[in-house]
Amino acid sequence: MNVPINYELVKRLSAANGKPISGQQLADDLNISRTAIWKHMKQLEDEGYKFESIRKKGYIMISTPDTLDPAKITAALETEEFGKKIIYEKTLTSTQTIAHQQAQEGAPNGTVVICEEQTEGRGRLMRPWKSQTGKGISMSIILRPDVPPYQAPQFTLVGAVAVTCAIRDVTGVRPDIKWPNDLLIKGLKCTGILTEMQADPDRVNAIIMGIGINVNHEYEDFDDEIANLATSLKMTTGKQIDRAELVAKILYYLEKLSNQYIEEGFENIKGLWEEYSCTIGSRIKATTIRNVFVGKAIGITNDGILQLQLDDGSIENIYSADIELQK
Ligand code: BT5
Repeated sequence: MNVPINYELVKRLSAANGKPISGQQLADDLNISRTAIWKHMKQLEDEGYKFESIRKKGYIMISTPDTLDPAKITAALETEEFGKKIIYEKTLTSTQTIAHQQAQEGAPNGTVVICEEQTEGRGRLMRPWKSQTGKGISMSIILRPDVPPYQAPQFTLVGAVAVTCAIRDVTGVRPDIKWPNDLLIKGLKCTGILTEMQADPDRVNAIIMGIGINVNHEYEDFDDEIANLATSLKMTTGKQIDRAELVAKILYYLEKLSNQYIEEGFENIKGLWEEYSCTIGSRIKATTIRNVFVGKAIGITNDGILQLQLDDGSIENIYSADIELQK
């Protein structure tokens, strides 16, 4: 895959860490003319990048825009495959919908669909996922593991562990995982993950993993419906977070952990999931489509199913439910 010149420029200038790189050097490295370099730099400036040009020395990158520009994500990427194709738009209906289309058209493993604003973001059971333009992360990743469909739900857990590790590395705060797909900080939701799939009866064609994160939201950015159950990374740390850096870190862990899962099996992922979970060991109320169960969450099975010990001592397997932690 040919990497666009703009991506290469951003990558080289960020890696230079404040040291100037001459136009001639960039032109030689990228095998284009100095005039072409200058034109690309102008384009990047229009997108919000700021450069200082020092006579006889070259360009220094002073700052990058607060966007999810693929050039910025690519500059921070440490992956083999994930994020090598990024589809980025300012506004999309839902990154899930577009990723489903892309998967059907043959998009490769690790393709990312990402935007600044979703107009029809969704959670499970078609519930709405709300986002604020330019403040959060709304992205879907296409995974193409060679596994049978019954293993697909385990990827929700792989996703939850990957995003937890990435948030911990970038912010220093480690969220708790609430089964099956929420990440909470101090009991408030900062991330939702939605895993869907395209499959034949015996093979998964694609897993579409949708990740929504509240990153730089302030309290006022949440509407009344979710204001008391949501939080953001900025509200927790008091710091503005570089969203592109966080995306790159998520892709790093997602690639690493899904490869590990495919090569070594579920055991290690299950262990990490249980370590980070606030569900296991707690008394919970699980509302399924048909019933409400109350009991102690005692673990997850190798298929990612939650096991609940009811008050009469019997064990109930929970395949899909909304969970409330009980006091
Ligand atoms: C989820 O569903 O939490 C999965 C959300 C996945 C969103 C991503 S964004 C990128 C990709 N494209 C999409 O269209 N979707 C995915 P669920 O467990 O069903 O939770 C939905 C519930 O979370 C809603 O009913 C609200 O109560 C709550 N909620 C909605 N927006 C929220 C937000 N920004 N922060 C915290 N909670 C929210």
